Amino acid sequence: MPKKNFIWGSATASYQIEGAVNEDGRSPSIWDAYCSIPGRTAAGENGDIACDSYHRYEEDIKLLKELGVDSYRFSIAWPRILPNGSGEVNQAGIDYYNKLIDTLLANGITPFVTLYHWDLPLELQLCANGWLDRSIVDTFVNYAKVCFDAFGDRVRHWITFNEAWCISVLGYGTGSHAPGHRSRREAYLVGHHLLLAHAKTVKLFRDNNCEGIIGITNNTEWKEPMTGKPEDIEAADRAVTFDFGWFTDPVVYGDYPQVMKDMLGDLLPEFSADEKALLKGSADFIGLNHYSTKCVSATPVEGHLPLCGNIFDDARVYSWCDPKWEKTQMNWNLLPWGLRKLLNWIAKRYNNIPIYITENGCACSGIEDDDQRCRYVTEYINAALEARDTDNVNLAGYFYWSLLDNLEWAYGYSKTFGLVGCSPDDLTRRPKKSFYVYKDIISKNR
Ligand code: GBH
Repeated sequence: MPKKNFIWGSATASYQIEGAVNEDGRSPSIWDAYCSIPGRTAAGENGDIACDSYHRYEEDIKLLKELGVDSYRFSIAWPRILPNGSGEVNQAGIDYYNKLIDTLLANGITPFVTLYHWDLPLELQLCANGWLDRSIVDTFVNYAKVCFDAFGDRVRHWITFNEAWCISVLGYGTGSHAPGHRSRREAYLVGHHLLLAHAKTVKLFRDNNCEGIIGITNNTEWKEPMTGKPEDIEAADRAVTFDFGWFTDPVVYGDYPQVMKDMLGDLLPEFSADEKALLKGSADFIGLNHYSTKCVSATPVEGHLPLCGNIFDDARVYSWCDPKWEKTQMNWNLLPWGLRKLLNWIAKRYNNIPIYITENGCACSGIEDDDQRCRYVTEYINAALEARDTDNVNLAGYFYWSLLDNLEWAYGYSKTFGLVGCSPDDLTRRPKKSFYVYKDIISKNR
């Protein structure tokens, strides 16, 4: 049954689409630096040109309009706004996002803004130790304030962080993302600073009576218990708690999940009583980025995926994928029922808090004919709407990732998630079959 206030949208992120890395006073981010290290990204690819959205944002908005979305989720590049991380504001950066926001609004599209989607100003990494140093908390709050002051008169939907799990685990735990550190201890410390920065930013937002809503976007796969045995059911719950509860329990209840405290000991920093109070209730909604599902068990089973020997093993669960499951181009399993179960898990654990699916999508090859993606969006959206309409999950919106083929981080341009084809070699924007499939879903569900 169509619901009036439900938001249909599509999402992107600054470094993945903008290009124009040296223009109008933008400074380098940690991702520009990371891409320049041989071997870190596929074929050494980087965001120098990407989709050239810095120059072609009007074409992007035309596509969004044609798609019929209510909202566009994009992120602001901190290095365009404050090239040194703090200090002097770069007016040209503000001007760019003003044009983007105004053109969206003129087309009846609601801006849904992510403050941080991984492009930290490089100077903060080099001179202030990035997310490892506690000073980053206030540095981030200052950046957020500049954004609220500049755009808050028109933007009513804010996300502090995109996937604190990825920033911590992939950036500092395994090193597969910028800045490329490999330390479990660092990852938990970084996560701690991200949570504090989130909470202080939300306090500022509320104290200043900013209009609208603010939340955080967290990511997880669904973990399906391998068997009905209690220990496997517990392992699956633990796995989702380690990925998603790590960053959601604190913003809802004010502290880390007990199971993480028990298992991680002094690897996991502690919040003071004041910090707990600041964190508690600091999200008006939870953003969910979800792509795939795995089976897990408490003990190894034949054919399970190998342990990784790093932070991935901390929840002590063993993963397994059925070879019969359909895989996407990322080698992720296409299992829509996982989304419905996950939405129910979140609703139950967090007392039916409003949820936006801020990312969900499928990488598949095929420039115009992308049959698998057509099935993926249809089936995943069906699963989400079943959770909303049959299970009464408080689901407020859905954003397809991504509008455009773009820089898929360490994978370069080799993995394509877009409803619209695009590459640095051919910036023509060509809608794929899935573009029309999603358009149809949106129009039928209004
Ligand atoms: C999102 O990350 C990002 O927000 C977005 O920028 C990106 O383009 C998009 O998804 C597509 O990847 O494979 O070992 O890391 C999703 C990141 C992917 C993190 C699945 C967890 C599973 C474990 N998630 N991943 S691993």
